[in-house]
Amino acid sequence: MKKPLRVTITGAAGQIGYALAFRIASGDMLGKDQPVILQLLEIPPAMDALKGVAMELEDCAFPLLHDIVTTDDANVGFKDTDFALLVGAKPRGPGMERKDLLKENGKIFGPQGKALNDHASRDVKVLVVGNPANTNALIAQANAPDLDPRNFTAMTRLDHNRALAQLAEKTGKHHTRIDGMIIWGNHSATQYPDIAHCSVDGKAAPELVDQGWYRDDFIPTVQQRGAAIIKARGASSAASAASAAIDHIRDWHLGSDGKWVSMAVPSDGSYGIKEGVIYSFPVTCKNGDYEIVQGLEIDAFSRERMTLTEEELREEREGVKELL
Ligand code: NAX
Repeated sequence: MKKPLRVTITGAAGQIGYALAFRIASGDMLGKDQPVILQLLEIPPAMDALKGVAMELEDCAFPLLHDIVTTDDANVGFKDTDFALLVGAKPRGPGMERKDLLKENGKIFGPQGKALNDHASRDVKVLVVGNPANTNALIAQANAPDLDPRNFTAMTRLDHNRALAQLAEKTGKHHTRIDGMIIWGNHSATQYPDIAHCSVDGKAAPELVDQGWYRDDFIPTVQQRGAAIIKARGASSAASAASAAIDHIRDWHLGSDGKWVSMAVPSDGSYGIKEGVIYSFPVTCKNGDYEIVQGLEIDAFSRERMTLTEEELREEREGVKELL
């Protein structure tokens, strides 16, 4: 039997954490032959609720679940961890400016980056889900100088999957028939869902849908989907966010079979996005690594949107520069 891999979930008693833990323990993320140890990190007021989550996990008798650690100490939560899913974050309070939200979250992601640096596996793969996810990932990365900076990523896979769902509905084809979807930039309303390189059943997507629908319906629908879920459900996306986090780590670890997926990763100058931000690109994954898809033609419409979302990320960076 394979050696168990350690997976840390922060905010594990929250709604996304609750959806995540059970799917990871059942083998959906790392494979049906891969035992796991769950290391669940929370803050002190949520420790009772976390205990309840651990009790339920035990009661599932998952064959792959070898141990459960519950803690409010990041040094324990990240000890020897192979995968860190940073979900717990401070929500935006009434009247709180984005700038203040960034700073408040810096107080979480700075120390968590340091704890990862000091205690995690040297190959730890980090996925930040907690918002503002891209900049929180940047803060964690900056506080973990001994770890590979490329291993700090943020989640835009939910946006990617939302975009697939919208295009599938519009074209009447199953979303598995769609290739080449891209989310560029920030996980925020400035994100740019791009179908210019997309195909549906082998046919170029831009020729299957009219530009009016693409620009005035598809793009804003994907950008605003989170708000639409809150309006309908009275709570923010949880199961779909957990599912996207599982997709992100599964593909990174086990490979994407040549398929493009969107991951927010440290920019390396590709497509003119200069270093210093965690920006969502199309990537393919193989052998436990990801690679940004290269050589795509970018038209003026796309460039404008890619720059807009980059500028927002640079502003966010500026707002937290003392934490980097
Ligand atoms: P919840 O409020 O249900 O859960 C958050 C949990 O985090 C709470 O249990 C809280 O006690 C815990 N927490 C807070 N600070 C912590 C810390 N320092 N260490 C450990 N745990 C801590 O929120 P939930 O709906 O689960 O959402 C979690 C985060 O995901 C939010 O920031 C949310 O904005 C973000 N999202 C990101 C998405 C993405 O695509 N990147 C989509 C879904 C989601 O909105």
